[in-house]
Amino acid sequence: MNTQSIILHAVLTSTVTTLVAALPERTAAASDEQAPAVREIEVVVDGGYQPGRISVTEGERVRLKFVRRDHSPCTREVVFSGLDIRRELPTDQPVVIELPSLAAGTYEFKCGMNMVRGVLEVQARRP
Ligand SMILES: [Cu+2]
Repeated sequence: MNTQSIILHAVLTSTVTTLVAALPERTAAASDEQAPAVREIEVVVDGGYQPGRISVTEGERVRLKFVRRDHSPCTREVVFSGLDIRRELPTDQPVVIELPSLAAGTYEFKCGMNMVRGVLEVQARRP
């Protein structure tokens, strides 16, 4: 290799490296803007709620996916009385509940008969 071709090779290599490095960054920034992160939490309903205590952070976008496995009439409905949410849970058909933005605090959810309970705990955001 003569000097000229070594220099040309070096220039090409650094150009390619720069282009490759620039690409993923731009892609990541674009997807961040388009889709703010939503945290999906699966809750299995089988004679109770699993997990029975769900902890999220204030301002976090949360979606609960209830998957009911049992056939007991008890768990047919889930009710978030403080949030005015009441949903039917057909067995083996996931039901997604998009939660509104919640203030810090504790929100109970129960079956339609007030027998089975779970708790959604919204932690205050630390400054
Ligand atoms: Cu019940």
